[in-house]
Amino acid sequence: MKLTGAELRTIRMPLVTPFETSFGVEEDRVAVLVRVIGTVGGDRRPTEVQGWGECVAMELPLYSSEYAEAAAAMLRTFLLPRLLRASAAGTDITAETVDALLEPFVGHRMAKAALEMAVLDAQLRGTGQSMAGYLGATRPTVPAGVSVGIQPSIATLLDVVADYLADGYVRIKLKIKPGWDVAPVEAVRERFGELIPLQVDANAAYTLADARVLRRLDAFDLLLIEQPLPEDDLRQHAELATLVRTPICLDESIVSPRAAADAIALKSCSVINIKAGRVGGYLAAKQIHDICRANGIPVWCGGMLETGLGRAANAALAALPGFTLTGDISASDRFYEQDITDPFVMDDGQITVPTGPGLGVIPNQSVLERFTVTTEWIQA
Ligand code: OSB
Ligand code: MG
Repeated sequence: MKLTGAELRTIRMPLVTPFETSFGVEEDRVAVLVRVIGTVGGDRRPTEVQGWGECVAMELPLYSSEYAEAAAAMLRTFLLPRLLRASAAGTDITAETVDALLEPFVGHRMAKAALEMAVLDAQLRGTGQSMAGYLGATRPTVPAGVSVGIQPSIATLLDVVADYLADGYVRIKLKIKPGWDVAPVEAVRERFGELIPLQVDANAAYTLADARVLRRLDAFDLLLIEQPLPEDDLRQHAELATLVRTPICLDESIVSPRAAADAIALKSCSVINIKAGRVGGYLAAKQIHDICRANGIPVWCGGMLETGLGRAANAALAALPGFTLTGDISASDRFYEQDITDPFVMDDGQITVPTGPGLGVIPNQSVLERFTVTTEWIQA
């Protein structure tokens, strides 16, 4: 397609409850959205198309080095101008060409992923194909898991988990950190039994010196422990994997298909959490899915408190055949009283994968305006 302009928007959405992890507490979701405008059909029968991308970078650089304002700056200063100039010079802009066009810029994968997502949405709206169809999804619905933040007390945690189970969530993930690990897991197992699918996420809060504590989690039959050690420490994750029985899953460490291949070869993990934003886009996410599938590594779709836009794309990705574990794909009301799209709802523990063209969802303009902090136009 021919790319003619883009709107860059920063929104701030209040969360229904604060979300606490080992790296901090969030009360609002600040997100950068990009809407690309272009034409398909060539010069003879041009049709205008639009596409939406959501950047998963958070307000502060605590989960990743990327953060919302930096992603907006990247999009404004380098990424959008690069695509707009290439398009003006005659290059066909498609999701398949975005990665190579942006490749000279080092890193900033979340910013690049948002732009690729917007181009992909526009392109698929042009052809009428759904994101799920494009990616190769094989299921109409995906199971809904929920990520449970660190709570002020064990009693509160048990109430929160009870509510999510009553809602129908089919898998519980507990956020852990040093001092909030064995006790909450033990309490949840005691109260809800051995049968509920349970896993934990440390967001890189431990070191190899904590192997003894992490080993105590082996007693609770967890599906996995997610990212116990720092992002750039594949070797120590491999060592930890020999010290604990619980499968190690990597999130932060898997920044690209190459990193996934390395982690598998080094035996740093036996499960991978795929987040399209973290790896530079849905195409790279699909590549990681393919690599993992070829190597017998189960994957699941991670979440980043997405609005309905990112949630739609994640649901499509999670419907691929290698996603054999339940992902962090919850209903919109897990995080937001009012989503910017029609809300994703859970039905019998499942989320329906959109089937319409592109993402299959669009923002409600008045809701979007209500949450908007800034908008700007980027033109060729
Ligand atoms: O580590 O998976 C994570 C949210 C923000 C940043 C990192 C993570 C998370 C979650 C929430 O666990 C997942 C979700 O969106 O449901
Ligand atoms: Mg994680």
